Amino acid sequence: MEQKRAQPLARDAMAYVLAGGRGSRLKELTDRRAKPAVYFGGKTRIIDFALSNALNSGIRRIGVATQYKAHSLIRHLQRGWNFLRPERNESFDILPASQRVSETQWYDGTADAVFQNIDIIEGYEPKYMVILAGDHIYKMDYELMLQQHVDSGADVTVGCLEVPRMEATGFGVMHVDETDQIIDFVEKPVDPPGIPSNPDMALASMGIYVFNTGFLMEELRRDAQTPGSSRDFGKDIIPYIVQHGKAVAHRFADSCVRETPEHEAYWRDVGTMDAYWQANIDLTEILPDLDLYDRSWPIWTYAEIRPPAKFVHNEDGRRGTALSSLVSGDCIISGSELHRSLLFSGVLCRSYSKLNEAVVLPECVIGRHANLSRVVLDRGVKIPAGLVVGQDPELDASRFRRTESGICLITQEMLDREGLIY
Ligand code: ADQ
Ligand code: ADP
Repeated sequence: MEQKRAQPLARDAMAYVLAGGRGSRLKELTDRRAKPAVYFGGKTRIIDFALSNALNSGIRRIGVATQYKAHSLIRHLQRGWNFLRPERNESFDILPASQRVSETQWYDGTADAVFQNIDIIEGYEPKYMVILAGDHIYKMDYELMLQQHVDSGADVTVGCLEVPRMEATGFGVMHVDETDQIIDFVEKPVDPPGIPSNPDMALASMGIYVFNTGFLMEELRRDAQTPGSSRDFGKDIIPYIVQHGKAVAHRFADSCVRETPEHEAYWRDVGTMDAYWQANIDLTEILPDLDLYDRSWPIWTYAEIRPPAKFVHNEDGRRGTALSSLVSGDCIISGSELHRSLLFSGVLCRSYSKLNEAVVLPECVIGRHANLSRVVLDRGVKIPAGLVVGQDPELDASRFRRTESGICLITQEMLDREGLIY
């Protein structure tokens, strides 16, 4: 067995989380908050996964670059993630765009979101930079990726996973040699190249990169001088290093955190309504692929202290029940039936209402006799008594945001517009 290093490499690394993307395919869920701030899994927000991975991997310097609709994200980070202490050589920096290089300029591409903060990063003198996206759900030990990076002597190490070839059009897709050195990298190809030994699958970039800090800074400065560059890791920086240096692929399966080696290497981009709904509802399975109850790899978040969830029957003796469901603190289920549903904090379900495969964000109220199936309810939505969703596709599509597969997103604005008042 390989000998463990005396000091984990993670202690010399800084995690830099890119959290500026809008995530427009989540529709009205990201009208007022950036995708990394979107709620996921009952307690947490999407960005908590990348941040918890960094912390659990032993990284104690973290920067988060924000841009689009950042208020709800910044508020969450300030409340929940501000515990890293400078006096212990730790740091946590929220780095909003348009604050530094110029008063007016936003970040261009993802590389620019690092470039504009070079002086802050260099001030901490991290040996390694772990560049992360703030919008994926997965558990990964970045220490193992750092070890591979150092052992292989790569200029950059790119996290990758195998995806069905036809789904790879939204990714950077790579070819590797027998040592996993990347010999070709195309960003978002229309016709993705398959893996030679398995042509139906493609090797896709997770948008996770490990660099030696000095090398990264040289590359960012070079790219900033390159006319026509879009200042993006996937479009500019990584393809250049593949051509002119040594880029190596790191397989997610080697560092993903799972209960047993037989479990799936779980990674999801919950960037569409369907994928978002599905990944949340999957958590109601008896043994879901994503284990939120694993105390060895906790997903940290900010959460108010709230009273426990409460299940009561109503005055007619109608019982409040939840089967195959996750119910967060401060929810009251009063004479209401829940099935395969996930409730965030502070949700009130009133008598005779029924929820089936519902993802309910915080502080919603479900009125009496409402019957909702395959829905996502935005924060604070008040469902009027007797509303039925999930039985008449045409009616649902005219009132709410309905996907082709029949998932309905309901916001308060939509209810108000339709005169559906609680
Ligand atoms: P994309 O999916 O296009 O491709 P991109 O829009 O570059 O991802 O966003 C990457 C991350 O950076 C996201 O977390 C996003 O929120 C954030 N971000 C985007 N623009 C930003 C900005 N200007 N400032 C701060 N943060 C910003 C990338 C890679 C592909 C790879 C996929 C994997 O380019 O090669 O396959 O990620 O999802
Ligand atoms: P969270 O993402 O924490 O649930 P909210 O949904 O309450 O946050 O709000 C998201 C963002 O939108 C916040 O920046 C909040 O200040 C802002 N916001 C909330 N309600 C409104 C509104 N009716 N009009 C404009 N902005 C709003």
